[in-house]
Amino acid sequence: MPATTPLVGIIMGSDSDLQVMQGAADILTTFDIPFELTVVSAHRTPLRMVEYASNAKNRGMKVIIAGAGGAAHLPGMVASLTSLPVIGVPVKSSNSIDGWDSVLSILQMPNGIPVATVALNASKNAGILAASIIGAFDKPTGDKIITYKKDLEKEVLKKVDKLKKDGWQNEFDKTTK
Ligand code: RP5
Repeated sequence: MPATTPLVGIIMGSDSDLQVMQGAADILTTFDIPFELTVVSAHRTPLRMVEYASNAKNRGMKVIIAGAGGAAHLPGMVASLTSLPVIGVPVKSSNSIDGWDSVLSILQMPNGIPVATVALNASKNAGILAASIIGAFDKPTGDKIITYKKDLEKEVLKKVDKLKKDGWQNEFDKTTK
């Protein structure tokens, strides 16, 4: 992890969430965005959660990514304690029924305390969204997001070519190429 001041705080309810949350850390590393990663549990370390969320902005952070499974109150509670944008990652964990419990716990916030909720286990998207928020104010990071999305486009167009080479055809490509 970079030694500079973290711009993104990745927190999770347990170290058992790390396997999922690693995706956010990996993509932030790709974008050269300094981050920190630690365990903060809403139910088991409530005072640590209050301290973390209340101080994040003063510590220089711009975005918090919070992941949790089951009765996943961490993202919402953190959002209630900070003016920073909070991105919630629902984790399908050992105490999840089927993942919907954590999705709904994070998604269905009351008016006034939004959490930007990504798909189940989609911590990579949380990292990309955090980078996009930072990139809205920081041109080099914004440019990296543009390049990343162009690369995604190239990958898909390669797949289009491969399908055509493999013998599949469709009317749309006949009119556009
Ligand atoms: C949640 O309970 C955590 O976020 C984790 O997803 C789940 C299980 O935690 P452990 O029992 O593995 O510590 O609060």
